Amino acid sequence: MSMNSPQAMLDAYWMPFTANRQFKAAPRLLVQASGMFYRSDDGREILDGTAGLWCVNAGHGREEIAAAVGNQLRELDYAPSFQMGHPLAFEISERLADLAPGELGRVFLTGSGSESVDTALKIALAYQRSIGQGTRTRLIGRERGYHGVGFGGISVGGILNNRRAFPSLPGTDHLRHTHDLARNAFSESLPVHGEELADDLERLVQLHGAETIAAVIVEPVAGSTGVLLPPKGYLERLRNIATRHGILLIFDEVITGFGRLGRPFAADYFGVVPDIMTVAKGLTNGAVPMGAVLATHAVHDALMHGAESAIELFHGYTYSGHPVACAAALATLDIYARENLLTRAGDLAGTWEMAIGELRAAPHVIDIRTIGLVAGIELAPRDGAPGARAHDIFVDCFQRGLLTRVTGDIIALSPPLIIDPELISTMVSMLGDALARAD
Ligand code: PXG
Repeated sequence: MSMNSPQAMLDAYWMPFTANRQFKAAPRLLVQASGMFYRSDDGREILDGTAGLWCVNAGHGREEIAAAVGNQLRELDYAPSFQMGHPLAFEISERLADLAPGELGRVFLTGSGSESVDTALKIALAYQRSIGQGTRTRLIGRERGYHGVGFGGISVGGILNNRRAFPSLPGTDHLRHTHDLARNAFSESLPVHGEELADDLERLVQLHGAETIAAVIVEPVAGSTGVLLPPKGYLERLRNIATRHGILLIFDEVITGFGRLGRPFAADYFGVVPDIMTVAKGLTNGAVPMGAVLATHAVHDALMHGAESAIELFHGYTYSGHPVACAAALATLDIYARENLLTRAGDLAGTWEMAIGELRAAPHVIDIRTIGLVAGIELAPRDGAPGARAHDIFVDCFQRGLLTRVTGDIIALSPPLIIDPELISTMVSMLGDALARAD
């Protein structure tokens, strides 16, 4: 233990995805949150422009969730989910199945987005094997994709820094990404160019053979990499190619799920239904870690064979269907329904797009992308120092009371879905001021 000075008290915690030494030299600490605002340890109000990390869709400090969690802890704090059950796990699964589009009616519960992704990939492999397609072991992701940090997720993920220090699973490959500033910068709504990039799946089929490919996983809107919207027609085309070749389509909706685009799921928004969908984050409003994988009846039923006493899928987590997480998720879905939050981003999208669009004229801005209540604002990098300009703006915004997210030279905004037009314009003018100050 080294607890001599306030500074040394920061030493033990090895922070995730953080420049630890830089952070600990100038820490940013949040100590309380309510509604649209955080409070920092020095007592300042910080407008939450990112719903935490894309998860606090109903805003902070929701009393209904706190009560449900507290009551559940007193009633049934933990129950094993292997060869045992408790009612709330069945109830939340039913609710998710009712909410999900198409035939996505079978629900596997996990503890996070990364666990959901690895679970989805394993379900895809098990499915192919069970229908006599055991040679289909290859998993396809996409460049710039983010699918969490498990070995499965980084193997199909396409962000170099998340991959370079770690070996990937054998037999993975990647579609080309769809980002094309030359043709699509400042697109209104979806980019017009790039539908044909879905044919990259056809190329991989020609390269590897369809009989080796189990599944393809994409984020319908790529979030972490800096808000990349799918070109018009791209997802439909990918769906068709996957179906034609017996390849399962997985949508990673960890960010897009639960109203971010103005519909319950991106699958609803784009009218394209995958075979498997992963969710997390907004499922519990970020209050308790939880994720889920939704599979079609066909995928699920293919595994329900053999002796009734046989375990059909050798997979699961200690915290699959954790009672406290289930209680938080049920309370969260109640709030979403009561306050129409799963469609509110659609009602606000016009206001949002117009407000964010004002930043078009701000210094350094080379592209603006909006959809639902998401925005990506791409900046020209500073000469010889990629990412530095956006990082400086992030720090400047935080000091002045706005939480943003930065990846490379892209600023991402994704506020809680309870935001109103007045706070949207506050947010945009704070960011505009920071852009004007930035060198
Ligand atoms: N899939 C997607 C599409 C995600 O965005 C995960 C999986 C992994 O979820 P967990 O719960 O294991 O973290 C994510 C997570 C950012 C940011 O700043 C995004 C995520 C996590 C942290 C930061 O964009 N997404």
